[in-house]
Amino acid sequence: MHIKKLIALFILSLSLVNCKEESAQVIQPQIIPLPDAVELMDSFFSIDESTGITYDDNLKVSALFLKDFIENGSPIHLKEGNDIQFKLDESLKPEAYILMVSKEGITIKASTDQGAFYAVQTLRQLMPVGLENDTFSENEIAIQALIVKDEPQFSYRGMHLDVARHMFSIDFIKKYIDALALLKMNTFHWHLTDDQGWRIEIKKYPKLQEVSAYRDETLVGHYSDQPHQFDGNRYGGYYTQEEVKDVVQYAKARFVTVIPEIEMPGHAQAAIAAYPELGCTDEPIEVAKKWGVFEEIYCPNQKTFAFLEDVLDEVLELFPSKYIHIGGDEAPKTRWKNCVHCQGLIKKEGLKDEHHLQSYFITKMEAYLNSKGRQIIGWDEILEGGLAPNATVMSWRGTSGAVEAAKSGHNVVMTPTSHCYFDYYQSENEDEPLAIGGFLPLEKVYGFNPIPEELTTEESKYVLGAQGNIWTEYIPNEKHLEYMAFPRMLALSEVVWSQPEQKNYKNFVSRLENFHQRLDALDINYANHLYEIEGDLISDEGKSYYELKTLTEGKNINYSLDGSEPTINSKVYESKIPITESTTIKAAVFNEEKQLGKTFTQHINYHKAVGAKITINKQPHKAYSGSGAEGLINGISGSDSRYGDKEWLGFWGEDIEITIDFKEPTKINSIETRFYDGNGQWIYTPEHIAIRIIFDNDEVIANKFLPESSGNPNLKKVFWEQSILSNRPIKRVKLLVPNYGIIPEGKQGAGNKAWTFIDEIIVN
Ligand code: TNX
Repeated sequence: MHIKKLIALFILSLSLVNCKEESAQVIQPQIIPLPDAVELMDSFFSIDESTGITYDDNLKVSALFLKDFIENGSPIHLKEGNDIQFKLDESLKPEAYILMVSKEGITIKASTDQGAFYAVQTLRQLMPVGLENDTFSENEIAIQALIVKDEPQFSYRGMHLDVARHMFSIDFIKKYIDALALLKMNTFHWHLTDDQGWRIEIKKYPKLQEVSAYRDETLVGHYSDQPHQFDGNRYGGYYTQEEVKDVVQYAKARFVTVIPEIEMPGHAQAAIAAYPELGCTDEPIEVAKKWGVFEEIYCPNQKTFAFLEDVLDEVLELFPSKYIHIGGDEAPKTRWKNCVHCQGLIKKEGLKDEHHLQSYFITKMEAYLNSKGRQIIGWDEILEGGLAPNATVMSWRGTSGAVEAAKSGHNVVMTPTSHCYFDYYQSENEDEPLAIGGFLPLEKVYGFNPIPEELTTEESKYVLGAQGNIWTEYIPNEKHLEYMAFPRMLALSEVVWSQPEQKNYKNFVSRLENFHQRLDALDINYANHLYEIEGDLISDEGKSYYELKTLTEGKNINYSLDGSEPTINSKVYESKIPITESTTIKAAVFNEEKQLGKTFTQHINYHKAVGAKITINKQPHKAYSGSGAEGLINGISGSDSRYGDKEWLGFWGEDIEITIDFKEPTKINSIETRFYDGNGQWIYTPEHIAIRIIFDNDEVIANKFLPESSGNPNLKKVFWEQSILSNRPIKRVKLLVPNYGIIPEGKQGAGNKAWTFIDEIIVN
C-alpha cells in the first residue's frame, strides 16, 4: 500500500514535470502535508470563464474560499454550475476529504466544512503559485486529474505564538493563521500574557492596558552577555477586544481554533506591576525588561482569584474555544515560602508544600472554567503536586510529563523543546540571527514522533497531537519570526497530518524546494538551508573517512582540503574522503552556474584518541544523543554556540563516567574537553570533574575544578596537562563527570534536574 502511494506520488511529480513542458500553466503539485493516498490520472481539467461551481450548504465556507481564491488570484470568474461540486458525504470522518479531478470536473466530498476546506487547500496547491498573489494573468487554470483520499493522523495540529515578549500586528497574526490553514493545522495558541507584557484588553482592569502592556526598555543582545544592557526604548501595546474578536472570527473562517493563554500563577510580573496586591509582597515592581523566570507570582488570595475570574470572564466572551490555557509553567515558590498568608493556607487546606499549593491554585481555576463549560490546558508543571482533575497537559520539558499524564488518563499535547521549539537555532552557520540557544534543524522536526515510546497503543490515544512553539524573546519583528517559523512549520504539519509510515525526509525536501515558490508568492521570509552541506566522519575497517551530503537532487558538491574557498572549479565530491591527518575541509553546493548555499567548513583534529575505544556508563538523553559516544573522540568539536548538534552529547540529571581505552599504551601530553553552559535551557556545567588515569599496574586520580569561564559565555573548559598525566604510557582514562544536581532557587530552571552537555575529548 505504502509503496503504491509513493510510486503514485513519484509518477505524479514526473508526469507534471513533463506537462510543464507542454503546457506553461501547470506547476508541479507537491502537496504539503503529504496526503494519505494519491492516484494520478492521465488528463487535465481546465478552470476558465465557463466553469461553474455548486455546493451543499453545509460546505459553503470551503466552496466560497475556493471561489475567492480563484477570483482574487486570476482574471477568471466562476459561474453557478456543476463543473466544481462540493458534496456532503457523511461516511467520511470529520476532517477527512476526497478530492477528485477528472477531465469533466472537480468533486470534493466531505462530511464537514472543515474536511472540505482541507480538500480546497490541497486543490490550491495543485494550482499555479501566481494565484496566491494575483499575478496569474491567464484565462485558464489546468489542473492535473487525480484522486486524493486524505485524513489527518492527529486531531490537535497547532502552532503557538508569544506576543508578550514581542508584539506582532493583527495583520501579521492573520497572515500566520493563513499559513496554518494552508498547512491544514487547526489550532493557534495565542500566548497573551507574560512578565514582559500583558497584551489583551480587559475592560474591568484598565491598568492592564496602562501599565502592564508596556515595559520601560528591553534587554539588548543575549541574556548570557554580561553585563546586561538595555535599549532605553519604551515598548509595548495590546490588542483591543474588537481586534481579538476579529482574529477569532478570521481564524474560525479557516477552521483554526484560537486558544488564549493567560499565564498563572507564574509569568505574571506585568499584571502584578499594575496591581501589586495580586503579589505576595505588595511592593511596587515594574514590568520585566529582560528575559528569564521571575519570582513575582500571583499570591493565592481572594483578590487574585477574583481578579483572575474577572479576567477569564472577559476572555471567555471573546474566545469560544473548548480549551483555555492557564499557563502553569516556571512558577518559583520563593514568594509563597515567605508569605504568612500562603503558609496559613497550606496549613488550613492540609497541603503538603508549595507545589501542592500550586496544584490547589490550578484546581480552583479549573473548577471555575469547568463551571463555564470549558476545559483547561496547561504546561506540564501542572502535574507537580497533583494534576487538576480534567486538565490537558502540554508537555514541553521532554516527554516524561506526557507519559505520566497519558498513563493517568489525561489528554496531552506534545511540544517538547527538543523537537518543537522554533525559537531555537536551525542551522550551524555562525551568521544565523541571534536565538535563545538550542539547535533544532528541519530534519529533526520532521523526524518527530509525537507518541512517546513508553506508551501502549491504548495510552497513546491520549496524545491529541503536537504543536510548534515560538517564544519571541529574541524575535523582534515579523520577518525574523517568519524566518524562525518557516520551513519548520511545514515539517511539523507533516508530522501531525501525514501517516508516519509514509514520511520520507528526502521526498519532503524535494516538495519543500518546490514549495519555496508558493512561500515567495505569499511574501513569507522562510529560512533556506536546503543547499547546505552535512558532513560525517565515518570509520571503515579501522580507517577514517569524511562523507559529504546535501539534501537536494541534481547539484554538485565542490570541496577543498587546503583551507581555500571552494569554487565552481574545485574538485567535485564523488566518494568519501580518506582522513589520515588533521585536515580542514571546505565545501559548498553548486549548480551549473553558481554556488547555491553557504560554504561549509569542518576542521578535523586528528588527535591521539581518534580511533580509540570509548564507553559511557549512561546513555545520552535520546533527544541529544548526537553521534553517540564515538562522537566524543572523532576529531570533531561541537559548535561553539549550539549545543544540539551531533557532536554534543546531553545527559539529563545523571552522573556519568566516560572510559577511553587506547589501542596501545600511549604517552599523553594533555587532555581537554568542553562543557556547554546555557542556564536558560537548564544546562549547567558540573562543578567538578575528576579524571582517573590507568597505567599498566597502577592508577592515579587527578581532580579538576572547572574554571568559572572561558572566552565564550556558553563554554567552560577543563584541561589536564602533562604534570598530572605523568610521562608514562597510559592504557586507559576515565572521566568522572557528576551532574550539577537539582537547580537551586534563584537560578534559571530552579527545582528541575540540570542538563550536562559535553563534546570532544581531545587527547594530545
Ligand atoms: C520556557 S516553555 C518557557 C518560556 C520561554 C521559553 C524559551 C515554557 C512553558 N516556558 O517562558 O519563553 O522557555 O524557549
